[in-house]
Amino acid sequence: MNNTLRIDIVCAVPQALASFMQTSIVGRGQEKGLVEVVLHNLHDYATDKFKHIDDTPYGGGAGMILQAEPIFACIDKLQSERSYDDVIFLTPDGVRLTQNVCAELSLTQNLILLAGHYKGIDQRVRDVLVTREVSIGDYVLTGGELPAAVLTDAIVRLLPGVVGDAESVLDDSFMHGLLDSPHYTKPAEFRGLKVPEVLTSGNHAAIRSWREDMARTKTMERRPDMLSDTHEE
Ligand code: 6GU
Repeated sequence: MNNTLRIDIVCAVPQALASFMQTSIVGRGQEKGLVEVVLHNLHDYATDKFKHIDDTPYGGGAGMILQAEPIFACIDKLQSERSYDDVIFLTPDGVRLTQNVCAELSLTQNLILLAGHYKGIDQRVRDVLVTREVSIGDYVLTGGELPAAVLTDAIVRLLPGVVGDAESVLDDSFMHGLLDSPHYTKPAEFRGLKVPEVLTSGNHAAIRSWREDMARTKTMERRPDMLSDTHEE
């Protein structure tokens, strides 16, 4: 069985993503054959000879809108070659990304990530092609390229074998519904700052309990919403 997750990223500025995809954890995943990231430039699918991929909005208003034609041409071609589990549009008005969604997406075979640029994209793309709309947080970026890189990283590091220490991935913040506890490494004292004694005690039960306390306290202070029953996950 072919176990390689394929991620096709469709955007206006793929050059912005090329080096990231070759290096980092994503690069390592590609070297190991666990993931294949393919970048697509919407300008290659422009229908006019000037390679325009955007135009002014109907009804007026500021900014340019990515046109439907190049996006349909690119995604139609991809979908004629293989079937995709999801066509994900990265947009600030999407559903906020969570670790659970990343875990879900890490179990798929083929994904298309569509990054908008400029003011937005023609709504017909969203109505017909897109199966999921994702935001990476409550702030606005100029394009979906960085969010597509963020989503790719968050998915790829969950693929078995990409990160050397599987336990480290499972122990991350959010995995247990709590933020991470503090970490220390050698030396035991640095500029008069000592590592908490419990961590050097060798008492594993005490260490576990200390980490739980710290994680709970930090979560209570910073993210009380994660502790409440009404939290969406
Ligand atoms: Cl997915 N796109 C853009 N342009 N800005 C964002 C975002 C996405 N998520 C948060 N801000």
